[in-house]
Amino acid sequence: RKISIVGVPMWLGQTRYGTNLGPQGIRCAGLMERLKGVGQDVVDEGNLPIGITGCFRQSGENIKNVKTLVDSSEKLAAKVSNIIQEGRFPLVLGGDHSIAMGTLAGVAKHYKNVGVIWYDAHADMNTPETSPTGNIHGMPLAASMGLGHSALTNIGGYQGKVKPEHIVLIGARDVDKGEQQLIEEKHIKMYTANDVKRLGMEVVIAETVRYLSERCDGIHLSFDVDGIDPAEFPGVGTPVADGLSYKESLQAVRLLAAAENLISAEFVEVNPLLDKDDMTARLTVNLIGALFGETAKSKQVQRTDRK
Ligand code: DIR
Ligand code: MN
Ligand code: MN
Ligand code: MN
Repeated sequence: RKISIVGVPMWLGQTRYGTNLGPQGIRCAGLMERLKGVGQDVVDEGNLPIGITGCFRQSGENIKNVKTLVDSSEKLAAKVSNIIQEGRFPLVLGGDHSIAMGTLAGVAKHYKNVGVIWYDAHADMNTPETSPTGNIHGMPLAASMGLGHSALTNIGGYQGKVKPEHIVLIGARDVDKGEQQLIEEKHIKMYTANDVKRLGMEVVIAETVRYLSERCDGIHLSFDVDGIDPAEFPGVGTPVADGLSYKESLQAVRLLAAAENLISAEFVEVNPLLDKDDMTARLTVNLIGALFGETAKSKQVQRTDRK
């Protein structure tokens, strides 16, 4: 593939400083070398300039930092759209998960029916009406479906980037009441962390790819690393116990590497300030490496060795 990396040092979609350091943490764990090592044509386009105005400004509505988030999402949407236009594969490094609004706004300009794999402990389908926190990182999937605050749903200048029947949630285990209602109402396909334990990851990914391939013209992978158990991925701001294992997750991305209709990917919520010995950043690089062709033989797993 021809890959273009974009870092989005965003943290204002939630309240723990540090996800803004995610892109650099992932780069420093060796991302470029690894992708080049498996023969990818990869360009690092650097980080998007993110404004710092609007820190924790509440408008009276249950939603934080709207202006900063909208501004940066517009920039990201334009960037991602350009990358696709150039015939390249956007690999977006977060930042918190609010950046998915921008990524999807850029991707959906080029694909009429974008399929989305939402790998996450959470459903990220809140609106200001249902959100327990007002944090926008809990809203990007709703916003991308056209639900919630109009400033968010209009990112990219159009509404409805993703249809509910084109979404598959994998790893969910902390779903808020309003989100659960929406999932049931819209019949959104969901494999909870328990479903994955029961069915096995191989079956889950095979079913997911088949389901989306039948309905969509491309698949976007939105990978929130808190989908993985915090015992293995401690560097996240909203850890939820009983998560997917790193091993299962490596299996998932290896299987997705074979899906030829994968058109874009993002890895989000790595927070180096909460990490232990860069474990989360380094294992995230293993996941990205596997998504782009590293196999059990070629992989260079570095769990604890620190140079
Ligand atoms: C919670 C947490 N559902 C919220 N969301 C998170 O604030 O809406 N998403 N952590 O990744
Ligand atoms: Mn998320
Ligand atoms: Mn999450
Ligand atoms: Mn919650």
